[in-house]
Amino acid sequence: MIIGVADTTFARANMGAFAVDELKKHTSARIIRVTVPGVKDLPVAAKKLIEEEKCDIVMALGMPGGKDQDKICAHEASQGIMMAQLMTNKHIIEVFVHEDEAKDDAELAWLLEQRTREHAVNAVLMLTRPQDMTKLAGTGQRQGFADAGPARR
Ligand code: RDL
Ligand code: RDL
Ligand code: RDL
Repeated sequence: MIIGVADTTFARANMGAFAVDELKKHTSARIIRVTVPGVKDLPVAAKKLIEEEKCDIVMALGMPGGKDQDKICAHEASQGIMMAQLMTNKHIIEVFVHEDEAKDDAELAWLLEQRTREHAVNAVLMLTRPQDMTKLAGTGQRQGFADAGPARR
């Protein structure tokens, strides 16, 4: 099994390093990492990891900035990531942290790391233990900030 990790130089923390570190805690799968300038470069990077490097699943890591043009950019990147998944029939776990989700740089740094690590666990579960993912169905999981939890307690 091979897991791909694609991240960006635009992000304000080393999301790829967090992903690789977390993946290694949960799996002995081979990891292939690639870095591109920004989120719009992630779809083809992920598709190449799947088609050329034979990855079974890919994490696409990026940080949309807070401005309107960044949000449009992120929406386009997201559509590209979706298209790459449909073209390859493989999951690409999109880990986006919007810069304006955090109240300051310290919280942003924390969120970039925490969401990446939690989605790395999701990627491993989806690839190797999908039944454990189903055990979490409907439990209001979130990545980074606190889980929402189930509606009925
Ligand atoms: O292909 C080169 C760039 O167009 C590409 O790297 C873009 O994703 C870069 N980029 C923007 O041009 C932009 O307006 C990014 C953002 N906003 C952004 O918010 N986050 C990014 N890239 O990762
Ligand atoms: O590929 C990993 C995630 O990007 C993907 O699971 C998203 O669907 C998760 N997600 C968001 O990132 C988000 O901003 C969800 C929501 N909002 C949402 O409102 N409902 C979801 N997922 O089911
Ligand atoms: O309910 C609060 C947040 O979950 C909500 O604001 C999400 O939209 C935040 N969010 C993103 O904006 C995003 O791009 C999340 C993800 N990705 C994600 O992958 N997982 C989240 N939230 O829990």
